[in-house]
Amino acid sequence: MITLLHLSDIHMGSGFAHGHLNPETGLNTRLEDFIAALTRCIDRALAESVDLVLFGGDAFPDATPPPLVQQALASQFCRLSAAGIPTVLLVGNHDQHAQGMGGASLSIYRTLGVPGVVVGDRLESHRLDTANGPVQIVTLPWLTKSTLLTRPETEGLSMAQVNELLLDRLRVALEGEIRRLDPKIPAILLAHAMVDTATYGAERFLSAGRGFTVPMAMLARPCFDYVALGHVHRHQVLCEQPLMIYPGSIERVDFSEESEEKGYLLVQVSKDNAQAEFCPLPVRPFKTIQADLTQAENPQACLENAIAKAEITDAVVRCLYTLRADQVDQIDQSALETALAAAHSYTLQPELKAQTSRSRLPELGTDSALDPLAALGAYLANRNDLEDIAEGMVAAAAALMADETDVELPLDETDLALDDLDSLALEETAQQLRLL
Ligand SMILES: [Mn+2]
Repeated sequence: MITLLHLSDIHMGSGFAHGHLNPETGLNTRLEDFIAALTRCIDRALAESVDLVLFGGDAFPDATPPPLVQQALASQFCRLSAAGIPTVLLVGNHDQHAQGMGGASLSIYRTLGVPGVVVGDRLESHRLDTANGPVQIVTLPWLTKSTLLTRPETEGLSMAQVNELLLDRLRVALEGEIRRLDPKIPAILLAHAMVDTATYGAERFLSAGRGFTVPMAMLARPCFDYVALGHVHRHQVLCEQPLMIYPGSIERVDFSEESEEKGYLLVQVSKDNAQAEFCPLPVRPFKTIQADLTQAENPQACLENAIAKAEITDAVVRCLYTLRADQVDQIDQSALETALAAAHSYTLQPELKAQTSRSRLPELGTDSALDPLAALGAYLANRNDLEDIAEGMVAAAAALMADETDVELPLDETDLALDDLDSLALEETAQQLRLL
């Protein structure tokens, strides 16, 4: 029987925004959290003297991590190498270069010839000799269209047709590996994939068009004694026969993982049998505080009360609150900061409630035909909040109507607004990419 430790989705180096600089070490505290989680995994592997460690992919947030982050990961995996424990490092979507250059961030281990370390950056079978006998590992890294198909093959095909074609290719390639397996030796499939029966977080929507979903039945083959998965951050058992499990990520990558337990798996595998134990890791708590202040008499007290009720000590906290425009002045930012001081880090995210259900002005009804300036006048007469600029707006509108070209637009503000939009869009894109 072989004992192995299966972990996945380390994402070392992500979520720095949720941490701060530790003045004693010079490191971001979230990097320290991720290092601590990985250290616990490796400590356990050494304490249990496991025969093998399987990593399911996504070592870093991208294929080009900074040296400091690379080193943090390498120094942990090197402990396994030094102890003579064989390790398979699978390549996930985050580890790949966008332009199909292979698993750059992990290939360095093969290049350096780190003893006992196998890099799984292609569909391939590996036979490893462990302290408790030989084991076969089939590595299935994250596959993209370009790995399996050429451009002319996909031309003119719909997304669904391309997916079908991809799955056909994968089926054939996997079959080839399966036929090469020695039926007398335990066999494990190590795959970084979106399996169709999994419960996803943001991964499902955000991966559209980038990778493809693999049917569970294609991987749950009886020739495998254990199917070790990576990619989905939420721990889950997908199949009992053969046992097929996502261990999930080892630390919370973002707020979508707020309520998920994090950990790794200790698995015992023999021919035709596997038993797994999920081992939770004591990771950094994330806490969302939500408050609707729009009906509150005293919005500040209401918000402080919501904060006081939440368990925020040492947690990464986000405080989402909704308020009316006229309540903004009643919020005391520094008092909120004091209330949140026990948190590891926090963000305050106010949202202004839009004026709801404005009734249609009778003056602007469909049966009256007002000229645009009169309509503007009627509109402004009903908007007390625009009183200060009403006169200017009417003058500007009149100038526009008269087709004067020298109407002065507040250009600074226009530019600012456009910049804001751009940075918002960029941030959103960056967040999507990070979640993939
Ligand atoms: Mn992934």
